[in-house]
Amino acid sequence: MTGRVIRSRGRFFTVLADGEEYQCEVLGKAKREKGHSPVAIGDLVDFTAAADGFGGIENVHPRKTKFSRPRVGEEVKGTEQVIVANVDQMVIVGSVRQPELKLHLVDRFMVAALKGGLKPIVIINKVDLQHKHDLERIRNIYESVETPVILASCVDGRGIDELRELLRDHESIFVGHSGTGKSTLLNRLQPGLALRTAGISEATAKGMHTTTSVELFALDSGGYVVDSPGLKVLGIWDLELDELQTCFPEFEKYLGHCKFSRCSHLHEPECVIRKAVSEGRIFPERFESYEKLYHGLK
Ligand SMILES: Nc1nc2c(ncn2[C@@H]2O[C@H](COP(=O)(O)OP(=O)(O)OP(=O)(O)O)[C@@H](O)[C@H]2O)c(=O)[nH]1
Ligand SMILES: [Zn+2]
Repeated sequence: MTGRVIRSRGRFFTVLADGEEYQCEVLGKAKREKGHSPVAIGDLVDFTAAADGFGGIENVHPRKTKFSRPRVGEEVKGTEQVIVANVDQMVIVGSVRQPELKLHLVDRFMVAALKGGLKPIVIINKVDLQHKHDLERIRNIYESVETPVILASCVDGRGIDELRELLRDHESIFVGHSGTGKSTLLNRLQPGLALRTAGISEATAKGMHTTTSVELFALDSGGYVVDSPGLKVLGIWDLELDELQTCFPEFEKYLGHCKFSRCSHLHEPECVIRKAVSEGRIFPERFESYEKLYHGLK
């Protein structure tokens, strides 16, 4: 049979097929390697089902999209953790305050989204609070790169209907710094939704891993969502330095026109990207994020 992995607990993956759930272990060539699981939430898998609702995963289909990061923790360093596979949208949640909005964090998630083949959506939450941000400018920045921006509040309900519409008939992972309101937004969309979610496996101070996991939930209004609480570190998996520029859509039309073919756009003379920034054709906030990410990758 073929089904979709919707959650995992310990060594079992729950596979949904024809409306039934099967508790599956990973078999044979699809087997776990040390500190590394080849099966992720969202994967489409071939499995054999036993009569008692158990089963074995034999094969994982190639992923259409993936949101990955390098694993956290000493002994698993250098391996890929696929947080979720085959979802098509990444809802990046920031808040105007508590915690303070940092556009470079939004941009970091956006790079991870584009790298993995997901369409980003930006939510600026907690707009009911007093703050100092120019929300119209933020909207312009992201809409200039075809990314919808929703100004939301879980207190007065602003933006919730708009969000529900963008989620309908899509599969979306919610990401963002701890405390920006991901779980509250999900509960506001559909009461009870986030109560059942649990955190992504994180290394603790002692190097131990918590064993909780993410889960794919169906929305009554259509679509699927995944929360990602406790995602404290976001390294971007397998991103090469000269690939970073391709994850900034507004750079695209300029690439290849700098004086130096391998221009980093940071200090070289006759750089068309920096020229576009100085002439107001690329938002300086976005260029700053590029610089920060570039230095982080070096
Ligand atoms: N004022 C205000 N507070 C909010 C809003 N949305 C969420 N909060 C509060 O912000 C705090 C954090 O919300 P959570 O939903 O737990 O945040 P989270 O992003 O899921 O956090 P993690 O699970 O740690 O990743 C809670 O105290 C919420 O009540 C909002 O729109 N306005
Ligand atoms: Zn350049």
